[in-house]
Amino acid sequence: MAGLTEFRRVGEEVRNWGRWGADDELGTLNLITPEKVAAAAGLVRHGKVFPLGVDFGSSGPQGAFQFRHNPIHTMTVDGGDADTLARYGPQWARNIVAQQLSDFFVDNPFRFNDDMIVMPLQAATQWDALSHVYYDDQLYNGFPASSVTSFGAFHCGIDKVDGKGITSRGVLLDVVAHRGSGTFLELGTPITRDELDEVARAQQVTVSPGDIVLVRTGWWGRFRQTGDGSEPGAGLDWRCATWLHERQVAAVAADNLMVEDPVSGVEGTFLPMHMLCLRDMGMMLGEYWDLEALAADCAADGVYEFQLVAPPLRVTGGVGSPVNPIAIK
Ligand code: UVW
Repeated sequence: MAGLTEFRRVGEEVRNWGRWGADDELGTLNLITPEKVAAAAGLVRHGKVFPLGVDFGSSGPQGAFQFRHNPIHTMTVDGGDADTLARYGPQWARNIVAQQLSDFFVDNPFRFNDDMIVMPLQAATQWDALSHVYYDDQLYNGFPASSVTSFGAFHCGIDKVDGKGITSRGVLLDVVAHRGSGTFLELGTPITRDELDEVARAQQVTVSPGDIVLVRTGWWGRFRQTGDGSEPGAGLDWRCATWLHERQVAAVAADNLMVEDPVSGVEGTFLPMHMLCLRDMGMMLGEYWDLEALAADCAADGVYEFQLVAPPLRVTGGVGSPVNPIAIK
């Protein structure tokens, strides 16, 4: 197992600070050029659409960890309220909301329903913004960690990347299918750099600059069967950050809870790949992406590249965002 000295050495090796200017907050999304976006659109041949977002509801994958919750969805206006208001009339409503709604509903055929959702931005299918993780009191590009305040992230928030879309060529690396021995990568079997090469070779797909790489571990398929969000399975070994850096990848996403392997390969720290990707490289991570239907189609036609469209919400100062990514072939 590596130590923190080796981790810091790798951090320096992959660090992109200053590469796109001292003020840059886009990180490796800079690698997605207009030519790349146009070429990705050219990958659409059949008009097949694969939504990669999971349900945002009470049966989601959160809850195993007490600091996050599944989305709480609640109705704030229900057209059925009109019957009550009509029965009792606006005078009954010493409640200001009911008084206002009676203007819409009483003596009027018009009805509407409204709702709201309360959720961690990390509850389900998500992008991690560059401000999500840091070490040594610095965010990507050297911005101070103190710039993330109770008002939100003043630097490297998810709102800063909105201009990029986010859209590019997507490449699926179906590691669990390649291993061929089960539907889910068991804990203790991390994905290595060499294995990523092997999978790409076997799938006859080349990862190129500006790509968004999607890694399938089978985690989401298993969660759909068991409903157990606490079993982390295996993910990318921390050194895969260097693999992504060498290939000039723009972003990486997976079908599991943290992209990287839950067993840290660096003694003395948790989630080393998060720190290298988000803080040193400026590379966003996507988590809980449902790659099941896409993977089945790729296996059927042997085509593992597609147009990927995955815009985050412009949550002002957000350190992450829900997303419903779409792969189009
Ligand atoms: C943390 O990094 C804490 O969480 P996630 O795996 O959701 O990015």
